[in-house]
Amino acid sequence: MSVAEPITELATNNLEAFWMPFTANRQFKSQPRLLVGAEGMYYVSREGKRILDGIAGMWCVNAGHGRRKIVDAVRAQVEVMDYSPAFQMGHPGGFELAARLATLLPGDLDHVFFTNSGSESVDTALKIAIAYHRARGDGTRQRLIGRERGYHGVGFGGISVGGMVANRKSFGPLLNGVDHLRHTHNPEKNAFSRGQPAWGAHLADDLERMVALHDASTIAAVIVEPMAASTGVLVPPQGYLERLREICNRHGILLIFDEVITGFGRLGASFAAERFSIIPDILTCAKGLTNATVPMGGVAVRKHVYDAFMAAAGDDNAIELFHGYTYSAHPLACAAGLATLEVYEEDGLFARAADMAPVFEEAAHSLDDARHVIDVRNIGLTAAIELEPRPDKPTARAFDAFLRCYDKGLLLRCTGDTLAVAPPLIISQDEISRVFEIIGEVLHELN
Ligand code: PXG
Repeated sequence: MSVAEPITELATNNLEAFWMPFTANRQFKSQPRLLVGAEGMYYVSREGKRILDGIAGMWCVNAGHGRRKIVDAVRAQVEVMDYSPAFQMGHPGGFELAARLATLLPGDLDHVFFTNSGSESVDTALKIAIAYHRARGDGTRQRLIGRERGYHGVGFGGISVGGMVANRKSFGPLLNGVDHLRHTHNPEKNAFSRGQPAWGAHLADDLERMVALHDASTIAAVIVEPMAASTGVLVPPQGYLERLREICNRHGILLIFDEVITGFGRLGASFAAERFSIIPDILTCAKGLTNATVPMGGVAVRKHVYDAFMAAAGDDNAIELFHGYTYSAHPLACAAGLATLEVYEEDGLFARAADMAPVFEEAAHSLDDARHVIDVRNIGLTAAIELEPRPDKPTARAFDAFLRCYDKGLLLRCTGDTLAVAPPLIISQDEISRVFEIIGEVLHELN
């Protein structure tokens, strides 16, 4: 095989060397599922089968696969400049992309720090939050508050504020001074909700409890996913995010929205912050930023946060934030990001997601009475179908459903006993029907 050709074959036939992430390596390697092509709404498997992409790759290919404009932009950039140093040097792409993002982001989220992933964005955001208070002479504010069932990537900061037990339990004591709000999921009150559930705004008052317990003067920031995706699509109760914002304001606590999944149209608006009209102090993103073509993440901060660093750093030659990555604002990622934002705009994809959301909601809730189903919840172009766990075998039923859906030509994600659906925003009505038809068939056949 020539190196200038796409890689579609297993020349070495060795699956052992690659230690796969968040994967049952032994199961996979006994029954590999290899993808070799992608276009629009479909993957192509190594066996040549078309697979309908019900999860936008992994919640990231929001504009659909193989978008010409993005491919061409990356190709054009790599021909001209492969890499440029990120510290004390720059290239136009980084500035262009940050400026475009600042326009797209709501409120005065006007400054963007670039990373290479959601995990790096989260750790960057947490560091900025603590350093912000210190820059203002408020160095006792070091505590970070996360939420149960939160997912904030896999860095030590992210798993410390995160609330997924399996992601934490093997890795030692983690960060000091972290506490967690309760999660907002309550099937007794909110099962089969459409959009934001009515019950649960008061759960934001947990933050007041934390303030009473730890004293506001020790708390730097609270971080939440506006909609918790990875632990099974937990839609924020009506009024909940508003109340968190109010409590943060009252106590001088920074509010961080982790929009790695909710950013770039998933909820039918540019960001969740836009959709819910709540401006966090710091907002993380990744995934849809480049349509996943080249890895990239970003951390947007409001003007007062950026200004605090600039004011505190002394003379103009002083570095204001001792943080950054070799690949921050990588030229290929910037090219992909700029082209992606153009595609979103030209195709009106965020508005399209909002227009399709009611169709998607109807289709998802057509499974309300399907076999094994104990809850269906949805918002924007995202839905969760929660299954009754098999006795003594939690998660097995959803994993089996995931495998059977794949055999029938549909890619999804499963988490716990929940199936998650979050297709590219270009999905058609017919494809929406097909996604839920296949899930329905599988649930019918599954034990
Ligand atoms: N924050 C949030 C809210 C995320 O959803 C990350 C941070 C970390 O991003 P990186 O780029 O470091 O992976 C994520 C990632 C799933 C699934 O199916 C979710 C993610 C990644 C892979 C699978 O639930 N979210």
